[in-house]
Amino acid sequence: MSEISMKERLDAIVCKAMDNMQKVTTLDALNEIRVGVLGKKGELKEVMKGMKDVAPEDRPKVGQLVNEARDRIEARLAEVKAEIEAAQLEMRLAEETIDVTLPAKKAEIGHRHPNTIALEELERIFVGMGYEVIEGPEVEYDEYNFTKLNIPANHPAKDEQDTFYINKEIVLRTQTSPVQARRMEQGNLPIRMISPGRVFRSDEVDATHSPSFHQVEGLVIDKNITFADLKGTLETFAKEIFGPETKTKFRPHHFPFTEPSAEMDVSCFKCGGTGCRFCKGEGWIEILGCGMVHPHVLEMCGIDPEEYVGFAFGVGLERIALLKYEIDDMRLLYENDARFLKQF
Ligand code: 2NM
Repeated sequence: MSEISMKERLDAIVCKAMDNMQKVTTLDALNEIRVGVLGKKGELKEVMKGMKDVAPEDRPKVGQLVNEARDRIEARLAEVKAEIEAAQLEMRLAEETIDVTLPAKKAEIGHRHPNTIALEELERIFVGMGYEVIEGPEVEYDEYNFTKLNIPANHPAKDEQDTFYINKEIVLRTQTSPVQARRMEQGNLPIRMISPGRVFRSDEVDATHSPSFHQVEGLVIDKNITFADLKGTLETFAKEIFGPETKTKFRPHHFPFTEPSAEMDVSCFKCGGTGCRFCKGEGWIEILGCGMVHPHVLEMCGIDPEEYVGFAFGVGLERIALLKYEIDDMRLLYENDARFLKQF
């Protein structure tokens, strides 16, 4: 084969490759062209096989032509590859545009639960009067939850209808007084303490009941403590939490662990005591139970009732939160609906 016809074959290959490269838009298609021309079984390899038919003196010249053809094609391949890559980058940049002027997504910051707000206010008031805050176990011995608090075996509070039993000796505490029984047993008198925490009673859920709620109980043990100390302390507490105009009223009541016992009402902070929808026309709202610690309780907790006396009280935390924030259904406190919670 002559040098001339080899040149024509090479020109045709280059021409066709250039033409094809003009049309491609993807790197895959471009690579197919490269393999078809420069690959092991490519068109240029075919031409090289024809070298044996070229006159020996023409072979260097033809070799040079093949090299030139390869160089031209490779140069163009590199150009087209760069063009395709640039176009693809352009497309991605257009697709992935970020509008930095859009308003940012607000970071939701957590919020204290109404129970927590009420608890922290209660703690502030009593810590201000020199009380310690002491917590204890939610799963308690019957002994501490009932017996040491003068609640006898046949007492209705001990019924399975009212109390969650783990086994015969262990219950979910129905009050936080067992924490105070434990503290009394330690000695180290006098005592001024409050014990906040979760308690459990086998109640159906409704607007004012839940099987798990929270209590804050208080205890003072010292020499010469009287009912006047109890009244002064709880009046101070009522004025702090419901406002300085608040009046208090003590009604006789019964608790097994105190003698005498009372319930304390506060004058309605909505109407000031004249009667309104909020206090159901009563002018008074029941707020807590209290009393002088029963001598049997002191004795069972290792304190000599001839030497020491004390008073105790118990407040429902949810009750305070519902009143303070005028919430009419306890269930709202447990549903964790952020739209509700963030109002307080
Ligand atoms: C109340 C009402 C009255 C009370 C009694 C004691 C203890 F441990 F000293 F015996 N702690 N809390 C008590 C007294 C609780 O809750 C309505």
